[in-house]
Amino acid sequence: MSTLEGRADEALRRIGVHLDDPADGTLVARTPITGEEIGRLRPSTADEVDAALTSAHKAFQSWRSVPAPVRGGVVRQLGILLTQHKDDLAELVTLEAGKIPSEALGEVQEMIDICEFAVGLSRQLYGKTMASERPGHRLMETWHPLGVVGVISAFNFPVAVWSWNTAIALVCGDTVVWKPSEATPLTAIACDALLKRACIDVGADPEIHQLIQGPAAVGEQLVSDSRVALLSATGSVRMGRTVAPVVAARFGRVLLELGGNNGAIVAPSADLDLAVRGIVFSAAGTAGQRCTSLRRVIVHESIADELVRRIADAYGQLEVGDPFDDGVLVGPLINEASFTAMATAIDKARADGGEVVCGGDRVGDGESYYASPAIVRMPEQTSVVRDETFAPILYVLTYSTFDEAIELHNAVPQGLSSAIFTTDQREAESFLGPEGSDCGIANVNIGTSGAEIGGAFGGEKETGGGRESGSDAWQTYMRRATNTVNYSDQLPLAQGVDFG
Ligand code: UN1
Repeated sequence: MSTLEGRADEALRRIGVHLDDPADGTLVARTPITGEEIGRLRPSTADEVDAALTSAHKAFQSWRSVPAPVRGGVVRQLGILLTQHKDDLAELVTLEAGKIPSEALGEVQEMIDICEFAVGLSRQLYGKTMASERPGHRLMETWHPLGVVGVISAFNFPVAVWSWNTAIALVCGDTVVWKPSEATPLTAIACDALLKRACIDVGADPEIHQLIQGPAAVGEQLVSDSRVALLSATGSVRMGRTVAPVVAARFGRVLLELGGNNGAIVAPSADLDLAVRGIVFSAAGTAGQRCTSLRRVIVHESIADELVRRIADAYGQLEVGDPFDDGVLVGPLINEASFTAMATAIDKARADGGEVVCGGDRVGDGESYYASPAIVRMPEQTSVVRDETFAPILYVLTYSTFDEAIELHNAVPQGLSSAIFTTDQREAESFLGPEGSDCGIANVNIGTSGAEIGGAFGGEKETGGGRESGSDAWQTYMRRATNTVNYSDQLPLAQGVDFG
């Protein structure tokens, strides 16, 4: 067993998972750190996926009637177990997704945070009461559990996105069937084991959560099954285009978190020290593999040269390499296809007149794919800039008027996250106003990535329109009933209708 495989095995064992070596283990867990195999699983068969859906659907029949604050008890216990195993889970996230330990720990913290949020929420699933127009009548709304929630998650946030959906779904009285990315099967097994343990610890039915693993066909079965009331899918726009019509055809509900092509405007009044730090973390952090990663800087022409020089200087200090090594801030890309996409995008940008200021080179060789983060100055926002390339490429465009900056900013098909660096209050407020950023997340003087769980997370346009995590995102996981109660002995009709 190699060192990294051994590390994965030890982290899993501490969590209570003992992987056997199945003869038909065609689902191979690889670490992007070296490209080597660190585990092997048997993908779920169609019958197993069906059985998981049957179990989740059956568990829902009683879970929906468990009082919400009691449901919160499972999530509270999950939060406790996640805290106890924070290092173990972070180790698996680094091994499977290649994140540096600090970011991997941050991702697990995000899970703990959403558990806390969801436990509080379990006593706050509020419905409104409205003034009825009829005497002796009460008008109100009640929120009820929805059913089975199917969760499809991506490699880049292999545990946090699952927890956002699962913690909220469970307190809302739903049950969950989870299909994680094929690239991160071990972290998925670990999360499932911890949740099952949390259920047993508090005497809840462990069947409220089901894990199914394998290639796209496994996800397709989940998407098309009419027992899945809400399908929450995180991934590419291409995946969303496939999934959404299938769910719509059966009148299911979708929550889509698709691509981002996040931009930051840097105005002449910006605090450049702060802007550079915000930009570097958002653009190069996580090797540019967040949906919230910064991909476009739109900088005022008067400060463009200085800003680019300072970002390039900062990039020069970034150590790229094995995320377990001290001082490394940029880990590997997930696989070869990811590096190829980066190289192809940079070639296209060059052909469009772009100037590569730094980066874009492969670092090291062998079966792993590390790249130095790239800065590319573009004469205009050509098609390659309007596409999301899931790699650390930062395109820099310049503007002369504020309106032009907003126009460039919004002229991409995606609408997830955005930022402005300015100390001019008028600009900041305009950016946040109805004619400003068209994204689901709009920030002032911080980068585009690293959102807290308390706010609703998601975006507009091709990003898919879904909202998960904090605020009132829970409403997507429940169904609303409007109730009119007549406590009088009369039957007045609404709108003054007289019916004899
Ligand atoms: C994602 O990349 O899929 O805002 C989610 C952030 C993180 C979540 C990113 N809290 O960057």
